[in-house]
Amino acid sequence: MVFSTSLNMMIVTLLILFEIAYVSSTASYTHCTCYEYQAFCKNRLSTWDGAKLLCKSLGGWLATIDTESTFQQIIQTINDAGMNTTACHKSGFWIGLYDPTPTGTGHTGDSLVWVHDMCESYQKWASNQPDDATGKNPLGQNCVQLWFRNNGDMDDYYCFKKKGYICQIPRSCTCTINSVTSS
Ligand SMILES: [Ca+2]
Ligand SMILES: [Ca+2]
Repeated sequence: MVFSTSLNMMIVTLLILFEIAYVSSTASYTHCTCYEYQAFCKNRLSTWDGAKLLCKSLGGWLATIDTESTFQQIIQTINDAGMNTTACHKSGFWIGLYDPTPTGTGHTGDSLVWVHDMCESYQKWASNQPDDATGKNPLGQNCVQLWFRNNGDMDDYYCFKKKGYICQIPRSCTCTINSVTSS
């Protein structure tokens, strides 16, 4: 009998604890940072430095790419903006990846840096790139474009060339962090 009473007490206690946990379990919503991408081409061509300033004037920066998903989101932005065209393919689109120490002695993807800190870095190079070619500049090709002659894959190119560009602009958005449980 004593055992049974103790067992009953234990079950009741567990039920109460469960109910407290259940009742106080809530979905937590917060304002997160989302990103809007804007594509520029045609009459908006710019050098890499110029494009960097133009993105800053919009409250953002030249697009930084952390995952394949982000890469695809940017490609979709270009398509949605009607810039999947021969003219824009020819000019390409600057993004926020560059060589901070241009010397023309060759660089690898690992020695390039993004204009904005990220937890991850995603690079998808066209074949034989980056080559840091020096044909038109002894300091090499120290800025990176999405090269649509190669499906948007990346290519390093001469920073002084005028190209289209992709800006990344932070926006506030409401999102769910997770469901938290506390007693
Ligand atoms: Ca270089
Ligand atoms: Ca190149």
